[in-house]
Amino acid sequence: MTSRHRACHRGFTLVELLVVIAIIGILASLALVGIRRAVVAAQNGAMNLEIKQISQALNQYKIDSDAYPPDCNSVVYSSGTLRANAITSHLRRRFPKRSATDYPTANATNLTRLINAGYLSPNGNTSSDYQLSQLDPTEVYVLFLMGFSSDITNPITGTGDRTPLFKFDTTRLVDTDNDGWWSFKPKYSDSEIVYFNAYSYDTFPASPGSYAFNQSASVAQVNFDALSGSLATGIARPYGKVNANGKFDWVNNDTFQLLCAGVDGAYGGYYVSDPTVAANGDAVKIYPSGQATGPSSAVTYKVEDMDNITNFSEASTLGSDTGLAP
Ligand SMILES: [Ca+2]
Ligand SMILES: [Ca+2]
Ligand SMILES: [Ca+2]
Repeated sequence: MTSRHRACHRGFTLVELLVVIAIIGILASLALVGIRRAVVAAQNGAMNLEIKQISQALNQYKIDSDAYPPDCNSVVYSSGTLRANAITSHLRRRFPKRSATDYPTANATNLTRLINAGYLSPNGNTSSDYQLSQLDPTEVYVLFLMGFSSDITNPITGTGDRTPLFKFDTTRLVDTDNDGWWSFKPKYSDSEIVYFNAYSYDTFPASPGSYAFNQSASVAQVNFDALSGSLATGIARPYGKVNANGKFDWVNNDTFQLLCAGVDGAYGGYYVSDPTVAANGDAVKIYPSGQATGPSSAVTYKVEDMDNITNFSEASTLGSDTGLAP
């Protein structure tokens, strides 16, 4: 055998092998990053589509009932009585023949039937559960879109055919506050979708058309950090925009906002770089600038806002919509 022939068959040295392994490792990690990005993009797309479908269902509800459901947020509807009244007056308009005594808490037999049918959660176990006053912005739209009984005197607890306006995947219905009312998780997020009826802010805050956000309790919110049982974190609040006159409007100010926290399951909140500025209740997130306004211009979107998905964002996430995505 000639020496040249031997060289052709000498194989790899240890160093060469290590170099090859390192290159393969780098290529594999690059591929994994690309695959991960593609997976997240597909997940965002699926959640965005579902938000759009729920929006369409709410618009259909408006066509049928002449109004969007109230959101029962704790600012505009500051007491349980106001929340219950908002629901009953809405239903009374739609179902004028309903019996006032036949709503949940008044009819245990029908309630049991509904639990079995999946219309209400079996979790409720205290005297205040299954009451309309317990409905909040994560639950109201689910109740309204699940459809009502053909028993028009008793639309919530009655039996008979229901025609849901949106067919909720029952494996994603959750009752994290154990009050008997379902809320709904997006497909790839642990955080419940939040519904804000922006119309209810037409008379709120007290000085409409101005930047009146220095009232600590004037912005509706769902504080997931304080909601036991929910895997979501952060505070969901309606987003706003500055109109052509330089005044403030809620985004979709005559319709509604649906908010999904995205794959990170976090709604964000208020990032305040100036620690002397109170973070809570004094700022509003401005769409699509990515900024917030209030007493301090130091307040901006948090990174958790970036993958949030809404019914008004044009791109798949708020971050990509605003060009702020990292
Ligand atoms: Ca509730
Ligand atoms: Ca609930
Ligand atoms: Ca998020």
